[in-house]
Amino acid sequence: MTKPAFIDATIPEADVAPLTARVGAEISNVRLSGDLPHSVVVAINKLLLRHKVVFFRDQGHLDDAEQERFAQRLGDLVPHPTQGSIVGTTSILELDSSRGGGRADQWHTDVTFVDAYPKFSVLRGVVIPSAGGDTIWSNTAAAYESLPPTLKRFADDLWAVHSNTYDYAAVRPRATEAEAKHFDEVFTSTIYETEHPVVRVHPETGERTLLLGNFVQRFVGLSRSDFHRIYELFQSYVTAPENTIRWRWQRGDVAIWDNRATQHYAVNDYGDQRRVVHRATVDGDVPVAVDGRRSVSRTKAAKPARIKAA
Ligand SMILES: O=C(O)CCC(=O)C(=O)O
Ligand SMILES: [Fe+2]
Repeated sequence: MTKPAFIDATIPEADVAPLTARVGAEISNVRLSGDLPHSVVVAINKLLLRHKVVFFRDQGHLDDAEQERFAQRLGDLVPHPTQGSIVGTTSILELDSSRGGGRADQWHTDVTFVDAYPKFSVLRGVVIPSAGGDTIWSNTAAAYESLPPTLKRFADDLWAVHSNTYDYAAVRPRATEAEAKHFDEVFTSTIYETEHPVVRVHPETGERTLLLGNFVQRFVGLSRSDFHRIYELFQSYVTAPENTIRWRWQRGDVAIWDNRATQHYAVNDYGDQRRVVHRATVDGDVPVAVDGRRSVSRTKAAKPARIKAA
């Protein structure tokens, strides 16, 4: 007996165009929705594991609700711990260039200040500037692989403290007052701190990945000045052009990344033009180090209320 066609539906190789050898692929002829056949969702998951970030053009039919229904097929949705989500949605985070926190122009992996940080992010282009506003992703498994053996062994043993209360003014000296206010009052309204291994063993592929990004505050057992130099050394492998892919957005594009094996950076090169993207976020699990130890969450404290000067 022949099975109904939708059960066998999958993504043919011809519809998958790798964008570089190491990271990124564009997938054609898929209309994303909450109703995709299971086999297509499985295929997307597999392509994510292989290419780390996948892109779909022409998904203008999606609204927040349908974006979430689709994202939910990849796992449970999770709101941002401090920024919350758009009213009426479970997890949709709006990044609007005209508002504080809307320009993610630092290399990061999403939400690594908690232990079980998200595994996938699903980002939709809503308002795209006519020039600029690309996003760059790096494959952090390729970054680890490109380390010389001595640095691999050094990284394998190293642990880092991640927190959402980094020194915002130092990292973003040109931030507007609204951006600094958003960081102070919303982004860090609750303080999180987590110790993660610098090398995370990917739970699905077994690959070793470098787990760093802008939430890292220090390395366990090292001084601040050693931290900065060693951080830059490892991060230079993450941001090496060979390990990255840069995407020129169009309205209605969807990018999905494996947040366990990537960092990304939203290029802030479009001046006062408006740029709006909406992210649905899929919950992840606690990282495991090369030696089997798991990440440890150290704090979760509400910020003390600030006493206003009279
Ligand atoms: O604005 C972008 O392209 C990326 C924003 C970002 O960092 C995110 O959605 O996690
Ligand atoms: Fe991000």
